[in-house]
Amino acid sequence: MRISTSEAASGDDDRQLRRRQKLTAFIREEATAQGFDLCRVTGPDSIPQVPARLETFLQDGHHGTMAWLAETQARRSSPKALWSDVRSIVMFGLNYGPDEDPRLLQGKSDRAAISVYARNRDYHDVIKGRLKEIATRFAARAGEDVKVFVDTAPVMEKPLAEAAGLGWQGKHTNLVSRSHGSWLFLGSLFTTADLTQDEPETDHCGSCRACLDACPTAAFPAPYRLDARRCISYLTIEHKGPIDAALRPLIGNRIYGCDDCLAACPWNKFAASASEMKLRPREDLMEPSIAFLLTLDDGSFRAFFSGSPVKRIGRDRFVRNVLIAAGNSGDAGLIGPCLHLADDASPVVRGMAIWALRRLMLPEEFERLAAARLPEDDPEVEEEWRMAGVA
Ligand code: B12
Repeated sequence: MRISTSEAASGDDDRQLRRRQKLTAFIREEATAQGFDLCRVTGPDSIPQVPARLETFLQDGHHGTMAWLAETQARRSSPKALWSDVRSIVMFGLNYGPDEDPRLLQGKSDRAAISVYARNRDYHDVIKGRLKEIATRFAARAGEDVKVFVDTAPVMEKPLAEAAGLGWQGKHTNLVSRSHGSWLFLGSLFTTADLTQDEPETDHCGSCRACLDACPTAAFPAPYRLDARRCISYLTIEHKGPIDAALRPLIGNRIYGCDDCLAACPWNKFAASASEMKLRPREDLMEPSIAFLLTLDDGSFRAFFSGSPVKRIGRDRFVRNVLIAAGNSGDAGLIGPCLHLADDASPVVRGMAIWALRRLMLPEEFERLAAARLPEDDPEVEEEWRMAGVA
């Protein structure tokens, strides 16, 4: 019997289709086994709208001092510019929804608020570990090349996740899912393998603007656009040096990241119940006392935040944030630890201690303090005394 060329071709097509379906099913099973809540597939050409939007974001200066976003612009704009051989992109979502609304902490003036994502072990490490497991098994099964990315690589994770159908980019710019609301970590696996692609998700924000109105610092110039320079997450984590004095009172007791726009999202109420492998928060990071955090020196900071993402910003930047919370607390009991920090070796800590003390001390007490401490050598710290009205 002779097989015509078209029959042979359709046999090849069938084989390819079956292989694609099997590999896609395999990766989904692996994702579930590793505790991911969502796993869907898209292609490298699925985000044609991104280059222009990224360009606008950078042109507007909305990235602030995150120069790495601009430096990697070309690779960020297109998955193929990052890896020309990529054929399929698998996007993963991991639910980290809190048991309690994190905004309840804002009423506790002696407590500091660490954002929900940072109360666990560093999610970069956790997700990367799980993705590497999947990648190893998938590469062995498929005989194809694989790369995995979480957060730090120049990958536009949110638009890719939307294209894969995990959810949609909400007005707060983060991915919102029908099943997990706004509480999802994202990760990706790039591969040369051909996989079955899923349908994208569409926008279900409607006329809701809860997240935009919830932002304490008005960081959204328009729906779907964030000016990072005003975002508390950026200010407390990414920004080095003194924080704009006008924004300090608005930061409240948020010392590492901010959850307000996420927590306001009505889709959170549909969040599916947590899987067994969900990250568990550290009890002592749920509502740490400001008084305790003010006592941390370099060694005790590293020990206390071992394995936590908070460790990444270093002790000085962290204590700077805690001093802002102290200044906003209205608690004169914190004057003692703040006074101690007014003599700290780090200028950013000294400067923020001056700001906190100006708000906590009686005016005459503060003037006596200034008389004893001035002159100050560091120009930024001197500027804090000047802004406090005494230099
Ligand atoms: C840089 C960065 C930040 C910066 C800037 C945030 C930002 N919105 O870009 C800062 C430090 C502020 C930040 C904060 C947070 N981050 Co962050 N961050 C990133 C990172 C590394 C890159 C994001 C990026 O590419 N920004 C560049 C700009 C251009 O992107 P964009 O905001 O998405 O801009 C889009 C919109 O402007 C949109 N757009 C413009 N016009 C229009 C019009 C319409 C109609 C539409 C639909 C869209 C649209 O198009 C642009 C391109 O997609 C990603 C990891 C990654 N590799 O993707 C994590 C990531 C986005 N962060 C994450 C998290 C959890 C947070 C915080 C919640 C942490 C916290 N609790 O403090 C906050 C949330 C603040 C917020 N509302 O965004 C998660 C979000 C998960 C999710 N469900 O989406 C990510 C994906 C990390 C991860 N792997 O899980 N982050």
